[in-house]
Amino acid sequence: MTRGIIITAAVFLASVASAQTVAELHENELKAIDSNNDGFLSKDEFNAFSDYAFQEMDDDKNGTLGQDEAKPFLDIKQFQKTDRNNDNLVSRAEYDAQMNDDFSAADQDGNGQLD
Ligand SMILES: [Ca+2]
Ligand SMILES: [Ca+2]
Ligand SMILES: [Ca+2]
Repeated sequence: MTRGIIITAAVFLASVASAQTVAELHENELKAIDSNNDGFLSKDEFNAFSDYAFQEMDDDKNGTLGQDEAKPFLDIKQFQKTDRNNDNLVSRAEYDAQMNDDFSAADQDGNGQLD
């Protein structure tokens, strides 16, 4: 994967974390995530993308993200928010929980799609 796509992931995650709508994402970012190209981001598409982003961030493939691994993508506040048990590691469960919350927050009408 190219660096560009990884950076796209970071920008996307940051955007969702601040509860913006997909409409505010750049067109290229949405295209990278909207795998069926219907202009909406379903939970499945979001999950597939967040899974991909986790793998890309987890440099040593140990299933958790240290601050050094997450640093290019999450700022310290986002990292601390995601690290729910404050052990300075973001586990896959913590990451998934945060992504889930972010999706729900962004899905303001609760239809399971971001549009
Ligand atoms: Ca879609
Ligand atoms: Ca790791
Ligand atoms: Ca943790």
